[in-house]
Amino acid sequence: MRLPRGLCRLCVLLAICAVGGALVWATSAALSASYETICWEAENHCSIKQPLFIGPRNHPDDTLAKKDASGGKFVRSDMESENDSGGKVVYKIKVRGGTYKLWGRRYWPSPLKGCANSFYLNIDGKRVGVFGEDPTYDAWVWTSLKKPATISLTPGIHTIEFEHREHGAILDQILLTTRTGTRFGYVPGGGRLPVKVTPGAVQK
Ligand SMILES: [Ca+2]
Repeated sequence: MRLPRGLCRLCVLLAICAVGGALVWATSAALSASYETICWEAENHCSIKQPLFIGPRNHPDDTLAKKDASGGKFVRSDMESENDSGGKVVYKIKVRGGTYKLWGRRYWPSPLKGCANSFYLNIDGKRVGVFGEDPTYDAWVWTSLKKPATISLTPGIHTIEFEHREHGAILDQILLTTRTGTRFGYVPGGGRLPVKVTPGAVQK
């Protein structure tokens, strides 16, 4: 039975759309698979020095932050400490190498409590910049390192340090990703991320 001419054209059009859709999906899947994203708990460190400590402790801000902290724990710079001597929390992360964007899930206590909204960021022993300084307080928010916007890392293990800058600042999770572009950029929301770390990515 011959199909009506219009129906044949419709079939061809649908076939073209299906092939096109499959190609777009395959390209997107291939690009997604080629990205590297590593997320880990801030409390899963190699070492930590005062005034930074693993919370919560018996402090009202700690209680508020704990309510939605991933794993129930976080790194905090001690509000009560007079120590400003550069205590830091240290991680050793194994990467494939490339250009990365760094994110942190952080909680800045309100300005009334001291305006604590930043850490220094060091990589391989060198100061890279200031993480934070954004004005969203009293909420868990994912913040990316702004200056520089991206970091170049060679393949292998790198030391990443969050160093004390302001008493009271809180850090819950850290994320490194090669998804840095605008089109396919990775923008976490405020929620906790499932931590599925590539085996061997976070060194102890
Ligand atoms: Ca945590």
